[in-house]
Amino acid sequence: MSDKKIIFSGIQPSGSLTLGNYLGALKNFVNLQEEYNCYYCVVDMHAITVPKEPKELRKNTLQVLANYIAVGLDPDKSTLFIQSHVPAHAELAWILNCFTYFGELGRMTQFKDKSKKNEGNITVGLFDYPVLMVADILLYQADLVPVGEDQRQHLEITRDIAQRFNNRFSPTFTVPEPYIPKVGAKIMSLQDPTIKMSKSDTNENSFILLSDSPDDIRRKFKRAVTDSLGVVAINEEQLGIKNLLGIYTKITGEKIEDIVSRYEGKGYAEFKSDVADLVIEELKPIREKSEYLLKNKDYLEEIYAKGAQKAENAARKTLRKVQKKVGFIPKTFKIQQ
Ligand code: ATP
Ligand code: LTN
Repeated sequence: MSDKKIIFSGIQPSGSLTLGNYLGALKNFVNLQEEYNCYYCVVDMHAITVPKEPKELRKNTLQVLANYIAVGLDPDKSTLFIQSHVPAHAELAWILNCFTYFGELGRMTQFKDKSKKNEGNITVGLFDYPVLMVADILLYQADLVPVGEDQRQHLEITRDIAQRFNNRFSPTFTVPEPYIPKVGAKIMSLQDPTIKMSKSDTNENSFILLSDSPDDIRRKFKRAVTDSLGVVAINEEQLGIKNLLGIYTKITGEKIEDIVSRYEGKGYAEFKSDVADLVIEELKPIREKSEYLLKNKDYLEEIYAKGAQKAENAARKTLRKVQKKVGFIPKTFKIQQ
């Protein structure tokens, strides 16, 4: 057995991935895969918490898997799999539901935001979503969970539930830590820099998709909302520019001060066009490799089948322990098919 620490993270196949998903989460997944034993999941069960066309879900699920591989995740190093292929996620979620309070789920800001967007169609699944996420993480005894800033609250509830269960019975779950990057943890909408860039935004100009063409990217950055000051600087009054600087530094690794001084006396047009070029260069190989992989469905199937088997083995161990602790009678027989 490897003594490497364990990482778990997931991305919803709720649409094509954005530059926010990439800079806030995916890029870190790759950086961590050498040092840790990583499980990266396409969380399709989370994606049906809001209305979703089955055909779209199938397409997006394979697309996220292709994106995982295209950004540099190596299926021989990291376990890449699809959530619904490992039934232990749903089974543990049910048990943990019985250790979660109604009030604590009601305080989740993502639930409040998403229920505003889906008024009249707020399902129990949407409300219960964080418990499924808790189950995802605890099943693999994850030490670390790389996510963007918007998931911090969900990591806190994960820790609370793990501790509650451990205290009620005996140490069962590793209590995980969030791994949130200092830069790029919250890429903002290009149309409204006070809200996060989101693939479910209705305004297409607000996000950059990993699948966008160079022309789309250039056009969207050209239209990005800034301000009338006309000076590239970092402060809380120029949120649009601050966001673009964040993207710039996350891609190049340069210090913000150095970038700011390079644009002294220059207008926004040149700055925006340079940010667009950087993003185009960064995303080009990812888009091309994803397109290639999506044409090779057999290869993708091989990866997700192998991944699910590895994940299943790890998840079953935790689930058995949990079932025993809560008092379920161990299953010593096999059901005849
Ligand atoms: P939606 O926008 O449809 O609600 P989402 O993009 O927030 O979905 P996921 O696809 O599950 O949800 O997010 C995957 C990962 O990307 C998470 O770790 C999340 O924190 C991160 N992430 C999402 N949006 C951003 C963003 N704008 N900036 C940085 N990280 C982000
Ligand atoms: N809730 C997350 C997606 C997600 C996740 C997880 C992230 C589901 N399960 C487990 C990390 C670990 C989101 O909306 N971004």
